[in-house]
Amino acid sequence: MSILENITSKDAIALEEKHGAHNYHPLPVVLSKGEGVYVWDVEGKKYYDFLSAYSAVNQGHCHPKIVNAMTEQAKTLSLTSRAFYNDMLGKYEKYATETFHFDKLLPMNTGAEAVETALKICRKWAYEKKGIAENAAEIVVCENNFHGRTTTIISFSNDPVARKNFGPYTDGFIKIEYDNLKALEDVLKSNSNVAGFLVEPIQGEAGVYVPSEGYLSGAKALCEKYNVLFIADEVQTGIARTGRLLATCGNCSCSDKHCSGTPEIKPDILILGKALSGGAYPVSAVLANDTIMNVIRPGNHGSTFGGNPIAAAVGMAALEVVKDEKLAENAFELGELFRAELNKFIVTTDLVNSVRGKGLLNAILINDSEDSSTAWDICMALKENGLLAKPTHGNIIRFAPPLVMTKEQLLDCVSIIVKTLKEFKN
Ligand code: IF1
Repeated sequence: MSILENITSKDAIALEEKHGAHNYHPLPVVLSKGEGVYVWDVEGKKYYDFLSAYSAVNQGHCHPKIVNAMTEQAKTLSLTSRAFYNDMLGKYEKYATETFHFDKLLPMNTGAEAVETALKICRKWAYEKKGIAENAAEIVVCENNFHGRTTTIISFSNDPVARKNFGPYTDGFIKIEYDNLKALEDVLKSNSNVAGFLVEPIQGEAGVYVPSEGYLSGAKALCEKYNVLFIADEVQTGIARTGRLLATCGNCSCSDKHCSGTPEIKPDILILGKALSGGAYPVSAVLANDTIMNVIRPGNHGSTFGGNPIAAAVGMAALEVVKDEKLAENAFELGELFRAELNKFIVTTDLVNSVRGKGLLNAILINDSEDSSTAWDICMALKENGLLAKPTHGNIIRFAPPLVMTKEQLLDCVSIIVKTLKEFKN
């Protein structure tokens, strides 16, 4: 079979089943084209994409500006390694650090790599700046976190499926309850070896848990009080997804006319990924000010592709699209509309308990047990009706469309979701 030959969904699935590791259980749909808020399967059926590749495609599938930046750079200079300079990285670092208001950026590729990088910077800062005894640093994390799949990251996961039989595990992490400031203060005041607090501003994988008002600012204040680094993992919540440029940003939609984009709860270390490239290319980043980032010296850290010219070109284009098309404002307004419209339906049904989220990162809680197949079955019915979404944990369905969606398209999606739920028979 030529790789360019057309293939049926059935054959495509069979090929993956036979030749691919079974590390996912995808919805049985085989996509072959994406444009804006739409994707098409190999048989030509059109869908609204309500997952956005887990919030990586915030700018919409195959955004012309991002694709053009990628292809032009790919035709010019794709990779130099960091053994030499290239003419794109410095421009991107300047653009991104000015966008997010930090002194420096360390470029990586995947979100997990950026999280690992942040953990290393935090530990090195602890030994060289805070004066914690070497190898004694502890980093506080939250129950039900999701920060990636490396051995160190799953060492502090409490998801048995992600963690079991991958030991021995990395030491140096303390787990506390999410959205519990007392639990955080209890640890910080009793343990002088704490170097950092790693937190998702909204817990995505856990089921789009939005913490209480004041949790993030309270956590940041506690970190300041106890000289602990506040590390925000905005891989999923960042890049306008939650209706602001960053979920740790101020309470407006952060366009130039509203505010400078200075985060209301400024992290000491900011982790970005996914939509930092608009889903076109693996681009992630760690941002921090000099007092923290300058603990990293030549030879301490790096990667073959980190900071490559294509990533730099794509990263700049992806951020420009967010600003030019006011995606944070759009996500803010459409998110309010989405939750309001769904709540009108939820009061009329026993099938759905609630809808929650911020901006266009939302989820519905299905009124069934975590181990039921109801959420999956609903997603299968949504697929038949032309909308793609997938459950997170058990009985929660995440809804995260591209932020370029129009109001008309969103209302069309609401009607598909409501129609599907109304017709759904357990
Ligand atoms: C999978 C979840 C979402 C992330 C946060 C770091 C990373 C992620 C907050 C790592 C990645 C992805 C990974 C993907 C599914 C998806 C996911 F369901 F796993 F948890 F989005 F919610 N921090 N999330 O959400 O970034 O290394 O993947 O680039 O592994 O199944 P990555």
